[in-house]
Amino acid sequence: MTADYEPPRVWTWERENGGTFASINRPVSGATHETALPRGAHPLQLYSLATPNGVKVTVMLEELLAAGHDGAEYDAWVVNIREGDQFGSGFVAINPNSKIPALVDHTTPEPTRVFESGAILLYLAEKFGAFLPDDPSERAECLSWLFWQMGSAPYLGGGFGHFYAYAPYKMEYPIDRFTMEVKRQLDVLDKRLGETAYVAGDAYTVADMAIWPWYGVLTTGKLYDAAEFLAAEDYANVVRWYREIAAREPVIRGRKVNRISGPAEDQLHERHDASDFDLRTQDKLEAAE
Ligand SMILES: N[C@@H](CCC(=O)N[C@@H](CS)C(=O)NCC(=O)O)C(=O)O
Repeated sequence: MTADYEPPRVWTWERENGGTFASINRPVSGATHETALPRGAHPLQLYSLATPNGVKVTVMLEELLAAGHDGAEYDAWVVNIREGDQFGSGFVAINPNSKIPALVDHTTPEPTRVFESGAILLYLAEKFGAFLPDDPSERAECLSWLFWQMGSAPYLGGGFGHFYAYAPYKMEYPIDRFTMEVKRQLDVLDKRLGETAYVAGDAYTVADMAIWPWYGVLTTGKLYDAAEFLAAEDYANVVRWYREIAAREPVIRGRKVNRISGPAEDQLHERHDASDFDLRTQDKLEAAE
């Protein structure tokens, strides 16, 4: 692969292009191996990883539980996307798109599968009547921001993050293009959060849960180590909103679930019970060995 690339008439797949994730990406969909999904005791089964898209859902589930919705008890299982778990037959059956997060609700007559993090947030919000306004205008504002995130994040992750952090060498053109777009998106969000406490208005909603792990965490440098490059501190309203949400107990808990890297005390690989946060984080498991 070189910088003076001329596309051939018909593209062909080269297995190794050097970028991070190159060894697991393929130009076709579907399962690569037979693997059944595990199932725990709770009605909701989550198959995920603590990436920004995964954290949206574990934060929502912890928020629901903290708000007294006991029916939101869940088992969370790790899908290690760097090892290709997303291409196991059991996972592909619940998400033909092979990406985390995916949820199965066993309370319905037939199990209900839900994939796409935005769809999962909306499914849970409707199921429990929480974190989504009832008033039609307020609901429309919330859904607008939820879908804004779903449409915008691929520019941040697949565009900016890929070329800034994961591509095999630094390329000015795509980094410029996607940096411009991400800064524009941060400015959209910053202006909105200069008007309202939360993105959809006065109340904390699924829109905040969707946007925060991406654009909020981006301002801390923990995503792509890009806070300085993006001059993230300039987006003062986003930083204010990031910090307020980061201090919420359910957010602190939700961020630990299905996390398999970073400080051991922040990693709860599998979550099956509320007590796991006290007893089964990696620091505790390692100390017990
Ligand atoms: N639009 C999807 C995106 C999900 C997504 O891209 N998940 C990533 C991790 S954040 C993944 O599973 N990647 C594995 C792969 O691409 O093979 C959603 O929001 O759920």
